[in-house]
Amino acid sequence: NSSTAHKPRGSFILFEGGDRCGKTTQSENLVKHLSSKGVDVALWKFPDRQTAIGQMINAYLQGKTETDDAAVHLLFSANRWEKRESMLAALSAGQTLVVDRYAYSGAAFTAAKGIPGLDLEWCKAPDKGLPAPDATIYLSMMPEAAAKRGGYGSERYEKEEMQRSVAQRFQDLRDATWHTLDAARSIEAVGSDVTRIAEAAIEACQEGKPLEH
Ligand code: T5A
Ligand code: NA
Repeated sequence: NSSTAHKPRGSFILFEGGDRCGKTTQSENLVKHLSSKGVDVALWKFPDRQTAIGQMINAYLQGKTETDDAAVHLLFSANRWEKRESMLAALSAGQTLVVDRYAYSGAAFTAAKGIPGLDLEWCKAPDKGLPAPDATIYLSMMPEAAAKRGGYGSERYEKEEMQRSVAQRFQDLRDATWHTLDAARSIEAVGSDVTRIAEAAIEACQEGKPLEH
């Protein structure tokens, strides 16, 4: 390879799962691990509560505002679209992105509400065309067990019944990028599986795997 060879793109590694399954813990540990190995990596999180749209989502999740279910679904999607260009720029500059929730959460949580008209296909539609993950790490856990991790907080969807419905919707969303891990194990045991999946995804990108949309 000459010095003019194109730098391989970064990998898009996504964590999904129900509330309290350990996404934040695992995504932060993965970023630390990859950084220590010299990988150019950044941690992203959705919803991104910093943007104007994200602040509307935050108020809704905290129960400070009531928003129509379809409208709030579109806000969650818009919050991903508004980050699309910077996401593509980072990936093509060779940066690996570890992402804490994305479009699968968007579809699973709204569809879980069981509102007539807002079925899974309707819920998936607004995210069509967004960059797709290279690997989706689904942290699988019984909602009852997740609730015992310090209990759910006070945000809108942190209730066992809702979480059971979300888990079912996630099963309907599984695709070729999907890796299901038993998240009820120790942080270290889950972490070693996460590292293996992430390193394989990064290697595939270095070998020229194209980014899907
Ligand atoms: N949402 C999101 C939508 O409705 N539509 C969308 O489009 C999107 C993107 C906010 C909400 O928004 C919804 C989904 C959510 O309801 P959020 O801000 O990401 O989403 O909030 P949560 O994901 O719910 O964050 P949590 O903090 O609840 O869960 P995490 O990140 O999964 O869990 P984590 O790592 O913080 O761990 C929870 C606790 O368990 C411990 C940790 O130390 C921590 O105390 N823990 C473990 N304990 C024992 N063993 C292990 N293996 C452990 N791993 C972690
Ligand atoms: Na979290």
